[in-house]
Amino acid sequence: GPAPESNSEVKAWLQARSAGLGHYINGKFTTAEGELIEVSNPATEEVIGRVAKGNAGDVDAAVRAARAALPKWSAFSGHERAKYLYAIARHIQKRERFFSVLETMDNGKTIRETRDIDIPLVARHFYHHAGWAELVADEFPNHAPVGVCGQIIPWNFPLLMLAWKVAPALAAGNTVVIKPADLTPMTAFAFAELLSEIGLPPGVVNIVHGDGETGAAIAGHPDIDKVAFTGSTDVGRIIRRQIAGSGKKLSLELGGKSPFIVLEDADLDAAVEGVVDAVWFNQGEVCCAGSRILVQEGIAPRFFEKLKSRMATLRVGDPLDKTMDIGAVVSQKQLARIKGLLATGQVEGATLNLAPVDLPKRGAFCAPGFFTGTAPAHTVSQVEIFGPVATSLTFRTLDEAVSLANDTRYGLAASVWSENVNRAIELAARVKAGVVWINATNLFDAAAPFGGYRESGFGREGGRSGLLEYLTIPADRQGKTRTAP
Ligand code: TXE
Repeated sequence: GPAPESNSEVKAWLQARSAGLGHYINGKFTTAEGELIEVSNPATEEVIGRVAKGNAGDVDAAVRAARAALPKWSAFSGHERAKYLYAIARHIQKRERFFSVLETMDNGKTIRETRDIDIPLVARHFYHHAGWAELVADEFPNHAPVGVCGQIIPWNFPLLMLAWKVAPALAAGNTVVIKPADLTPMTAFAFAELLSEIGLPPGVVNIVHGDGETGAAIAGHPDIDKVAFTGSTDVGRIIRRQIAGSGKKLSLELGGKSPFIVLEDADLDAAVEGVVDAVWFNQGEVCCAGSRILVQEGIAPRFFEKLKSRMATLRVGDPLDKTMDIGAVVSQKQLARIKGLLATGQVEGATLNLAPVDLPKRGAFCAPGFFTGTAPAHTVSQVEIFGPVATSLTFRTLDEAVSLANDTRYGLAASVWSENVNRAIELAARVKAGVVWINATNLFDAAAPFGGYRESGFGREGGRSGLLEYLTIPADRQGKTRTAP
């Protein structure tokens, strides 16, 4: 795991940039001036930096740079583009410890997760899409890149969400203007430094920092051809309205309230470990968290007892300590939002079972937990909590499990736990979700498309379908077929 020297390297890196982080436009860093946004470590509440807030002028400069870089980048051979993507992947791997520590300090998530999950998946994503860059011209001979892509990402997996957006866009020959979340801009800034180190041509990737206003300026810019957004359902709706009729291509990856279905023939210990991954991983700040536990009635009391004992062993605290299971949530504001929903659940009559942990005195820490005694119509059964607390319901028959599972405005993910694989597969097919895991949860791979139904959004990220989101069939080629040589 990351050695303490990585921590001091990151502290020195932050110190050297404490005057403020600027944007990365046309291969150059702007000086951070004008309005700066403070960035803090939610586990210590220390300010770790300041970041520029992009205005319409910054966005316009970035879009112009991306437009200017497009002809050359899209005309590169697939192999030339692949070389850059491989170089990015290799450099991320070389600096894995640095990126893991920086991500942990910025977001509050544990070093175990950034080290074992976030940063390795970032490298994997660039490797995978380097492969696509090599193949795209042969695989999709009638397609062309969409053009200049405006990408807006959230704070829960800062660098991984950047990778999900940037890698396929570049592989397909597009150029990019991307905005990290203002709560977590650090690894994106370090990523820009890496791009400049490997010599990515200027303008291919532009990073503009800022908040929702900056995001709106990107989505609304007339010279953007495609908007890709991951974040809240409310903002997804705003963007959809904002660009309606503009002809821009759009993909949205929004919220979820994913069912975690435990049948009476499930291996209960495995299912309990599943909840640990589904609900308490990343402090529950996961769009596809299995945050609605549905348990078959006969085993429910035994399952909840087991879950309670396992929950009591979870360690919550300093995210840089590699023995910790759960770190800090991203901000005090997010913590307040979570606590508000927990209070609502109790007012509506549900029982909140919280882990008996001592939380650190400072920092945005939240004890893991789950509700029992919830009804389908309760607020906490319907609304995304985006914290380490699940809700639960019981069912008798499989039909009832299906109807509860689909009783949601979302449709991002689901998991089914059963030792009878036929039954599990049959049930999985009846659940309306972009991904259904069987006896597993929260598994991701760059080759597997990810995305939702209904209010979880549309469009896919990853694999072949994800790549197609960044390609288009030009008007003069529509209806014609050119086949690969
Ligand atoms: O999200 P926002 P917030 C959910 C989760 C969480 C809630 C609120 O339930 O509790 O959303 O989080 C940018 N035009 N998810 O308020 O605001 C913003 O700057 C363009 C689930 O932090 O959606 C940031 O870069 N962009 C989700 C990004 O949108 C705008 C992950 C996401 O922030 C904008 C995050 C606008 N008008 C939150 N307003 C998931 N699906 O993983 C804001 N932004």
